[in-house]
Amino acid sequence: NPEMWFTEKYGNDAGLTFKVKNVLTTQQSTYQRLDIIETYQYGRVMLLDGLVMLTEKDEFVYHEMITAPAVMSLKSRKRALIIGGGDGGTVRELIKYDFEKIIEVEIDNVVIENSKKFLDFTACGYNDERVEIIIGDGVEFVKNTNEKFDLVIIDSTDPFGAAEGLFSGQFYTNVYKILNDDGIVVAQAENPYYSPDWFLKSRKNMQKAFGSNTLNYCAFIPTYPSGMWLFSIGYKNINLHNYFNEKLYSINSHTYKYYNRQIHEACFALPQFVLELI
Ligand code: AG3
Repeated sequence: NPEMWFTEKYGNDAGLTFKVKNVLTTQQSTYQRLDIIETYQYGRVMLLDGLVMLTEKDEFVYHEMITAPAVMSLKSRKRALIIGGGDGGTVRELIKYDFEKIIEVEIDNVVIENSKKFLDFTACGYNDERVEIIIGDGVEFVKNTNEKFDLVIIDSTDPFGAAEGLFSGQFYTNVYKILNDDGIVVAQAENPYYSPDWFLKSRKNMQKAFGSNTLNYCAFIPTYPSGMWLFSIGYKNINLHNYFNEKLYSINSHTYKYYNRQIHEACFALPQFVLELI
């Protein structure tokens, strides 16, 4: 029995390697190549253009952390918007709460369909009646919609190809416009080891729209480049650090495997070399 291994290369001289049990599907969509593989160490893994988007074993870190810190600081939870996030992990997290409506704008239907087929552990939230899926370009949606949101989550791939526009200053300015007065936006913001320029782009462009109401926080995700993952958060007329929804937290605390009260405080602490980048 020959052994099969997959490597995501980080540039030309580093990477992360999994021993592969089998390949569940390989698809070429209009936008990207999708593979879902079964691995020994990390369970099912979804790849887009050969890059790890999630693994069954550690996706909880990313999906809890792209949602819970912002949700605990929201004054109102009526309408949430997800840009990207076709695997469903972010939807699964948001349906835990009492949002009235959760709209997901995903450009690639092939990601949603195959997640429903092979990744039940993330796609399980799509059945919730509050969830509406729009297949389309998030940049265009945010530019053209007349609706307002309390929370916007940008759950994108790396900032090239289909996702490039989701890191631009114009895009975040449009996000600012569709947020309610006490609204919050969170975007995945890459890592400071292999792609400091992508992280800086996320932060700087978020600052163009949200000014000093921009922060970054981090989480530890073993299967993303470097394992240290950053998020950018922008907020409007609230003091993010002055409001923590203790009641909502206590209702949901049993559902988290990474996030907790101390992580909420600690995740905003950034290593010195990251502070010196910004
Ligand atoms: N979105 C962020 C993935 C970035 C990982 N980059 C990489 N492996 N080069 C993940 C989507 C999960 N909902």
